[in-house]
Amino acid sequence: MRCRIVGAPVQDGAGRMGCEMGPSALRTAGLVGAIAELGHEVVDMGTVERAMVRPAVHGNLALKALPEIVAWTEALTDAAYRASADAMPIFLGGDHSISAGTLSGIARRAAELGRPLFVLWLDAHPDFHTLDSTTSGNLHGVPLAYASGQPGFDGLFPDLPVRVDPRRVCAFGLRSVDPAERRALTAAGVTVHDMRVIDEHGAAPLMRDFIARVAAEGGLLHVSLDVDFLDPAIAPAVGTTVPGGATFREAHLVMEMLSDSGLVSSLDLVELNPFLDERGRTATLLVDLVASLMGRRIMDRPTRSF
Ligand code: DIR
Ligand code: MN
Ligand code: MN
Ligand code: MN
Repeated sequence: MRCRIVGAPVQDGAGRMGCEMGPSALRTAGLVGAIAELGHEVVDMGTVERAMVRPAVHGNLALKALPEIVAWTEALTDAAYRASADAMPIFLGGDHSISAGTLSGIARRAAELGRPLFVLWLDAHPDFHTLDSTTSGNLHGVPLAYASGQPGFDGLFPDLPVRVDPRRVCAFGLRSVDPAERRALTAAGVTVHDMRVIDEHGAAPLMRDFIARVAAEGGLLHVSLDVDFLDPAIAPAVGTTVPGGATFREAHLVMEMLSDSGLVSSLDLVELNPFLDERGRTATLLVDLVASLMGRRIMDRPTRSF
């Protein structure tokens, strides 16, 4: 596999500063070496530069840093489209607002390839607010709604070249969903495997079904991994910890099953705030999860097992 690392040091979409240091921390934790060690070709493309900031106003006065996030989305859409030409891009956030751009660029790429795009959203939150419904005003809460063509972004965020079909999105690990998001997720037809569902069924059968669906349709699969998908006990370096997240083994199992599937074509690593970390342990965990996704195994396995 050929991988391209793309730094997206965005922090204006989160409620507090620090995600800007995410790409540095992931590089320091050895991301490039861990992937190369598994036999892949890795090219570090460096850092995306924000597009020019232009004034943007909206009636929701809670919105924070709208012009900045719009400018980042513009630049990241383009960067994601280009980085996905002949390789698997890995986007280093940056807060989750980067996915407004990465998803939109990847969706354009998938459409050009004539492949349906599926999205696995690993997160405590669905990030399915519109500019109108967000009450925190933090724009890391809107990227999935924007990229899947929910209303109210027109004329402010870049026009979507191609939208992500929300019926091909699986939100996995949710445990903090605002009322407006709950309604919109259901109406849009997003598959939601919240923590209750994961507790009841187990992560493996749910992942197996989703992977089978992607495979049956010949899809590409974009994985968006928010640090707060993980339980705060193992991943403290995130501004929006929510108790009751994925365990160490659940997270690795998800990555291992995705790896077996051979379907993952792009990845976001988002919301890492190294300022909140304990000696880089969360960055190190993320690097190990990426290694599982890229083929690291405890033992050789005779056959694909998903
Ligand atoms: C909350 C928290 N739903 C908000 N969102 C996120 O601010 O809109 N936290 N994404 O990580
Ligand atoms: Mn998120
Ligand atoms: Mn989150
Ligand atoms: Mn509006």
